[in-house]
Amino acid sequence: MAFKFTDQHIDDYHRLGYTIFRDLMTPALLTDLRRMAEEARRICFEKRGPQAQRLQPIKDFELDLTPYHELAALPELDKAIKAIIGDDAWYAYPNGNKEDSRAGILFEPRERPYCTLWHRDWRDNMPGISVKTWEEKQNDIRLFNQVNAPFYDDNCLWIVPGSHLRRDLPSEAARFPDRPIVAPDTKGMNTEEAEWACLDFCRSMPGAQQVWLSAGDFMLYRNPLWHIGSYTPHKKRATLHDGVWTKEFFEWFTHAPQRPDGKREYVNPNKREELQ
Ligand SMILES: O=C(O)CCC(=O)C(=O)O
Ligand SMILES: [Fe+2]
Repeated sequence: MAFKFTDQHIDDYHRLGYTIFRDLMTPALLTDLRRMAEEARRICFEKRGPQAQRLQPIKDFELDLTPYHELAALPELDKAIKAIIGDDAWYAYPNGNKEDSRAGILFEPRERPYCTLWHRDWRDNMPGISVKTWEEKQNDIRLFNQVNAPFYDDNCLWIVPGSHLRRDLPSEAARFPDRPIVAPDTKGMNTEEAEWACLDFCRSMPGAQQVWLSAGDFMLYRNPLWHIGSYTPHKKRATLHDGVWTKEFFEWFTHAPQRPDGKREYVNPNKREELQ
């Protein structure tokens, strides 16, 4: 069924931190996007090796991006984005120029399963960032809006719904008392053992939920949500990973505030006395 925007999308987004535009891509567009992604996959593995997570930005490679630009130009998508985030928000091109797209495509690994670490973007995966400033901006709807749009069914992403609105719960802080957070070590494990360890790690976060997307869906999410990606070779993946932009987010993206003492280490957000 073709995508239909409702006020449920707005409510979900603000309350849960994500919403899914089901069936946004028509079969014809999906055919072209898959063809584009297969070429990107070939380049990704050739240039980045068998365990590469992504090719990003795709605009830097020899690819025909016409289907991507067609997706970005869908009027119903632009309307939905503006209805949820505001009239001053738009999908895809950081300052309005097609040539500046930051879009990437996420792929499955070829050799071994692995997962990333539970994180909130910018806070837990950007050494040297001012977490204090990040916390002040965490709830600013004009910042930190992100997209996963799968060309094949995709359940690699896990989230903690609603966590975008608040600081860490005591149970979350207890689960990850130290910084940096580390991903599970699967060295020496076979495929199934490594998949098991990653699944265990994903489920170990209180409130964790796996996100189930179908090919052609378009997920919009707040990246201050707790989230993680877990991957394995048998789950074919080609998922467009992109951003929603505003003037303010472009400013953040290009001049992300650094910790005042200039150090590059992660501060621990749950040791309040260390926060900067
Ligand atoms: O694989 C995914 O969908 C998650 C990627 C992610 O968390 C990130 O790029 O920060
Ligand atoms: Fe992330």
